[in-house]
Amino acid sequence: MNPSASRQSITAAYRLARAAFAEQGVDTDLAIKRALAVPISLHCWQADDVRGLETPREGLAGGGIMATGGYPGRARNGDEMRADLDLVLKLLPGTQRLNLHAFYAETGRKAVDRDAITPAHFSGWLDWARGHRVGLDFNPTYFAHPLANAGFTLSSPDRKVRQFWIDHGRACRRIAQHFSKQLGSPCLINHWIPDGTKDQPADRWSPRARLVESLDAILADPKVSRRHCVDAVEGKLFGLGSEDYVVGSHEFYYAYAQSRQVVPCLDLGHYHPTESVADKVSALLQFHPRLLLHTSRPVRWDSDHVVILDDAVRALFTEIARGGAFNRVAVALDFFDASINRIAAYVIGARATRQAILLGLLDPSKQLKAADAAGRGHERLALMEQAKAMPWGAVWDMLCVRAGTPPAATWLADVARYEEKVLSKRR
Ligand code: RNT
Ligand code: ZN
Repeated sequence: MNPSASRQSITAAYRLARAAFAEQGVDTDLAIKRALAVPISLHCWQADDVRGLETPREGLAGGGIMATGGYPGRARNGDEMRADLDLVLKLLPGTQRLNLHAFYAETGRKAVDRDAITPAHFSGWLDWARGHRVGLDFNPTYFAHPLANAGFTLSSPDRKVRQFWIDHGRACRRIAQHFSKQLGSPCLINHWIPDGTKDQPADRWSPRARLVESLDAILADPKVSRRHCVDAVEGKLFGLGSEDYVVGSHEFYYAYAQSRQVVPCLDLGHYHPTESVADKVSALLQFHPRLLLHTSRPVRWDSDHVVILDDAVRALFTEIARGGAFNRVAVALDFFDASINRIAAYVIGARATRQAILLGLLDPSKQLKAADAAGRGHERLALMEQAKAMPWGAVWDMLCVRAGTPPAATWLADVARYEEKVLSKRR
């Protein structure tokens, strides 16, 4: 199909779709506008399989997460990562941010340990963000380090180890504040630690008590303003090597966040398979002003498959749309797959996330709620089923066209070209 013909058919299909949605009381033009405006924070770590830019060290524990696969083309340095992300941005409709991890510091020839990193080590990233007009988010890297090998960081029984990680957390908050000031957009900094044990510990209490103390020490920094640096804490049910006990469990962090006025982070891959993250949104937002959401996909014991438009992702954003809560959630991607083209992984996951946002905004909520309120449950259920059959793909294609990005799967051609020209040369 030539581009103008496809443009014509997209316009024609969109007209029909717009009319069909209008009959349900849904304004597709407004939904497109709103779906494009929701920022999605792209995780930098899909580009290099979560390796980071520090000098490689042997024998490090992975911190309970692991990228598997050997597809060629992994980015090997900051410049390659940024080149890859240039293309990713071109293929994504809507507002994007970039989410960095601390071990993507660029320290030149000099090795700088994590407790000593400063904003200067992120100037390459900052320039990139400025050039693309995207905001930056940040994460301390409390894993893949000799002092994380014993399985405990902020909750370690060793005072020196704990202090090292506290200093790292503090250094990271200063960097986050710098990003915010430079870019004029608050930086969300997410604290996730791998701490836990493979098997049942005799003492589940002390590490949690220490974690409270360490986090408090990180947050108590008079030089960092919460207006610039917005802290989030991410819990988990279990990880690789922390199957029995995770110090930073969900309950721990919901309560910690509530009492310290920081943001709870919910990762779609971090719950029991039958638990609905969508259902948690209206519960937590009764008490917390904001939530951070990591879109991801659990498969068996892995929590980090590439996001697809599955029921969990759809339900999550439909729930947010029904509650009118898009201004109270921050959306970030969190997955890593080394077995497929990594640019495509980004595009698939980010597009699926934005599709779910669009679908949420196309939900005929008014009709559904009215049927519910009138006690006509059968009608509500029938309308929910009907909503699945609506021609939303035509609305999505129009969203892509309006954003100046390739519609449907036409972006695959761009990825193939880049693979041939750039990725295949990385050995
Ligand atoms: C791990 C958490 C965390 C990490 C990133 C790399 O289970 O989900 O968000 O994936 O920090
Ligand atoms: Zn996560």
